[in-house]
Amino acid sequence: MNDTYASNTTLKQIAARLNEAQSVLITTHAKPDGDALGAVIALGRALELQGKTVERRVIPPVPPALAGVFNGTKLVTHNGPDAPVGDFDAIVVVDTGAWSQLDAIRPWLETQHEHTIVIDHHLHGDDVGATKFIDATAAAACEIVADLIDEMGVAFDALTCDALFVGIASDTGWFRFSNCSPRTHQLAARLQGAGVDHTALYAATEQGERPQKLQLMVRALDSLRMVAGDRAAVMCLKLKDFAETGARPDETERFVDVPQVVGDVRVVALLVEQAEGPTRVSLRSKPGEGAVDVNALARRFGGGGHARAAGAKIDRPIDEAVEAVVAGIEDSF
Ligand SMILES: [Mn+2]
Repeated sequence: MNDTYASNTTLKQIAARLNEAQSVLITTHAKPDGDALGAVIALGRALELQGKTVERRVIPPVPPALAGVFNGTKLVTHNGPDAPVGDFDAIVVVDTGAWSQLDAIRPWLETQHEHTIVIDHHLHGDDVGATKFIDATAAAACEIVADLIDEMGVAFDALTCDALFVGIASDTGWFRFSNCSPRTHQLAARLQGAGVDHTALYAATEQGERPQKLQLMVRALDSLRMVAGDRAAVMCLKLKDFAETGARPDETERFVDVPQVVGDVRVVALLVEQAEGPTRVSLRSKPGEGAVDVNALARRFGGGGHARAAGAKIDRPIDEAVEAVVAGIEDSF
């Protein structure tokens, strides 16, 4: 990570390059969320509508509910060391510019640096591609992609609208988080006006869970520990919690939101033990006076993200990682 993570081009220039390209590969961070997948799908659609060859390459796992929403769209799953086959005029990486989120595809991407365009709304990243458009004021990568598609001069079709809507809705917690701006609502209004069925997308993306997820949530809440004078809540999930409930690793989505229902809670952390590799922590912070910058906190552990939502991988056993996070939170107030 470095602190020179900034745009070195304009959307107009990126649009011109993509309009000239014949074949484009689009990818995003591992375990794509609604914004990542929405951006991959919408940008790919704009290129397809121009008759170009598009490969949408995703690093699994893709949450099944999201895969279900877009099940008519072909996604290529990036498995192990297999590099993409073929020559691409451009590679676009959306919703991340951090090598830590691109581990699986990094060896190949490193050979494509000159052709790679990064489109992101995070505060920090690496030198993943020679061309970067970074707008940390965008609530979602999909906000930037919407502007890019306009610059390309391509009309939004129904799939584009659905994908962009899922992106902005999911990254703003369905228009609740502090990142949600007039620009977000204007895009949402445009998309709904064009026919997006927001209640159907909400049901498909947020209400399609399995009972195992709820059992896992019970475990997470059972682990809850209030720290920093009840201003922070820390939860942890161990491998046995997944094994005993039958829940999948991706089924922790949104758990960090739950303790925020308590008025005095300003920060929430969820730590998840991994079968292989370091313990993962997700951090959330409520906006307002004295708000804790969890991006700064995550960076102490080699991670990052946004001021109100961030994450890190901590190379310690989960019980030690919990203590380190608790200490970090107590220092942050
Ligand atoms: Mn995003």
